[in-house]
Amino acid sequence: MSCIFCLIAEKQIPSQCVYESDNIIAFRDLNPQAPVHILVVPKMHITSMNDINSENSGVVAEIFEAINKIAESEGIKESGYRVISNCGDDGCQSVKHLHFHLLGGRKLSETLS
Ligand code: DGP
Repeated sequence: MSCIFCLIAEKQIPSQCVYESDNIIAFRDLNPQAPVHILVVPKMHITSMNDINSENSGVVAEIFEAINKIAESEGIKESGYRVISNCGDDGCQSVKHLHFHLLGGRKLSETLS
């Protein structure tokens, strides 16, 4: 069975999409932790940061270019924001499809733990 973010990328599950390209989709998190909380996701299934390699790292570069554009369109580029990717059990990764949380729209906590 496909993973939930593969199903969102395939439009089999609806999402509040804020950006899309051939290789990437970005949509609002179901359980937002900040006024702006967007998940930026490769359409291809990559399980986690542990699975980034020379064959698929191009999409990661595209993701960071997209984050730059989304931060601008969400109005948080100048005020600042945070990008997080949880990896594995200790990193509390609940969805096993690589994704980057883009958080902003308020002063974020100084602690990262
Ligand atoms: P993580 O813990 O880093 O694996 O974060 C997974 C995030 O995915 C979590 O903040 C909630 C979000 N999420 C899970 N399922 C869905 C969904 O079906 N739709 C949307 N928009 N977000 C989801």
